[in-house]
Amino acid sequence: MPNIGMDINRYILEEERKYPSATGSLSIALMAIETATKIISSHVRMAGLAEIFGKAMKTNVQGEEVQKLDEFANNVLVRILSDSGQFYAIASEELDDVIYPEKGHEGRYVVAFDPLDGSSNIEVNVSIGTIFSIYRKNTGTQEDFLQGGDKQIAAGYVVYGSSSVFVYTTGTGLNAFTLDPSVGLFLLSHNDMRIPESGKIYSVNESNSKGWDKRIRDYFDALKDEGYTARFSGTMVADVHRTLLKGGIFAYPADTKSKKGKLRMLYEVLPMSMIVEQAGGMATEGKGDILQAKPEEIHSRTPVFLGSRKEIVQFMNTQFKNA
Ligand code: AFP
Repeated sequence: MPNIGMDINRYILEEERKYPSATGSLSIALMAIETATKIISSHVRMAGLAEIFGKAMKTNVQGEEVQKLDEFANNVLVRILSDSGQFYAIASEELDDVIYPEKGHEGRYVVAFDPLDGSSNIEVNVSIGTIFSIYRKNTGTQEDFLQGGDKQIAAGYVVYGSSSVFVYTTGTGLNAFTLDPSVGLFLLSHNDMRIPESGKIYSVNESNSKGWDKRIRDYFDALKDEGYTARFSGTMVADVHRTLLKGGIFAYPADTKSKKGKLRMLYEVLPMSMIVEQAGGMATEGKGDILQAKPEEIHSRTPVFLGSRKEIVQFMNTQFKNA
């Protein structure tokens, strides 16, 4: 069992060594993501200042135009992941089209990310995050991003909260690494994370409840009767991170305004669902395992309900009742 406190790079390399046929490409890919998120993390810590000085002066101390943090995060990820040479194609929630990096011709993987999830929380100092998902390059076309959640080679997120935590899986369990900012290293802090079988928190934007299907409204009303409490930050990364640690349910249902829900399948829902399932939890769009579903196009949306086994099984049972 790896030691708590192990540096993420050593952890990635030790995992690679378990597979004698591994080429090292996935390790380099993961390390590139880790580097990019460390740079984003350090800028997130400066965001309050950049906001104040940026507004006052419009330029930073180097005389450059102050970039919005979400644009900055996107640019850092695109640049570093393109330069890594491991990715044949890159899709970002911030970009309309897929990018095919010049250095990625030999790349064995494609990567999709949400560079800064919860961007409306930046100016109010609430946790934000980055989400990523890696698939094998297959056809060399956009179809590679539409293979379906169960074809993900790796998925992870970084939450920029009271500390920055890098959580990822390659399909053999889930581990979390907390950034020690004094040395700039992500260190193993949660080995083989397991979501509690059940929790007492539900996380959903209840202001949309008038537009939900009645069965969904009834389900959340029943949780209240059972003594559950509510938490919803507006940053999926933070809400799912808490759900992993404390148990319960996170949901973004469809409503009469957003018929397919709000969250993006490729950049948010499928990676977070793989992560939760790797920790022993469950994820569904209402009927079955969401990892069996495929996005129709790179920016497709889907409803999602994920979390502890007990809550998700209970939820699915109530949806089928009298359906
Ligand atoms: P932003 O990144 O545009 O702030 O959206 C965040 C998000 O995609 C997800 O992280 C939240 O769970 C969800 O939207 C919150 O959306 P509402 O506040 O509209 O319910």
